[in-house]
Amino acid sequence: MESIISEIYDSILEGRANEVAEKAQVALDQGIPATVILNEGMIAAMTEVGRFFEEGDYFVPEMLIAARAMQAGLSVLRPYLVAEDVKPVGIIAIGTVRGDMHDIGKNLVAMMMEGAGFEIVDLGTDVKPEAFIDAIHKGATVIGLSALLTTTMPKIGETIKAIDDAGLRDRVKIMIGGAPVTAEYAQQIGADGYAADASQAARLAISFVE
Ligand code: B1M
Repeated sequence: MESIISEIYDSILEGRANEVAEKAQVALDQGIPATVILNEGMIAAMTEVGRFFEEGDYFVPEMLIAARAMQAGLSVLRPYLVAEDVKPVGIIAIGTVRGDMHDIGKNLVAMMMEGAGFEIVDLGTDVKPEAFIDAIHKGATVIGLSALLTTTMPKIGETIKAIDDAGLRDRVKIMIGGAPVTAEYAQQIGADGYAADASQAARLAISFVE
């Protein structure tokens, strides 16, 4: 691992937001691709944070501080990850489902989709089914549902059912993702697709509009 990447990794583990942002810029200035900084520095560090949490070495505050540090780095990487001058190929409304506050992965997915040329309507976290329905009425043709907790994963199915009950299911493609989500679950609840990570999500979204 390049030394600046391992410094970013360590700064995230220590929750030093300013340092992460500064070092992300240094890494970019060194010519390291934003995707490498993201995958090898930031996402790898967040995976380690999750492991520390599982093992009881980190608690929620440490996790939150690390997440904020990652967000600081992402804001530096963002313009490099998002392609410029691309006309929107479709409108995607994306959100983390009701009861779920995790948004780092969802933000990454949104960023990659934006990079793939979509206009993004980011509904945020803890999103009620009604907000997705409203977004469809306003022109979204793809819906992205994210869940990070096994307890909130069923809300994905409930949201799809609400869209169906509103008579809008045929107007949109629905894609889902998040750590506990699987392709089998997507099939089971009638989603149009599942993506394991942000780049797969962008590819899947593109396949919907091709
Ligand atoms: Co939370 N948390 N958390 N947490 N947290 C997890 C998810 C957990 C696995 C940690 C653990 O125990 N190892 C665990 C869930 C266990 C389970 O349900 N099986 C957990 C828990 C238990 C909790 C709380 C309940 C803790 C508590 O309060 N006791 C609580 C719940 C709050 C709530 O939501 N109601 C909680 C809170 C938090 C923080 C607020 C402290 C913070 C979130 C901050 C934020 O998001 N703004 C946090 C964090 C940071 C994590 C971990 C450490 C990291 C999540 C993350 O950002 N990963 C996480 C452990 C882990 O995942 N290793 C954990 C990096 C991110 C890039 O990956 O989100 O998976 P991910 O997104 C990926 C893919 O999943 C996919 O693409 C993304 C990019 O590649 N993807 C999609 C995601 N959405 C997609 C949508 C798509 C397609 C692909 O289409 C639409």
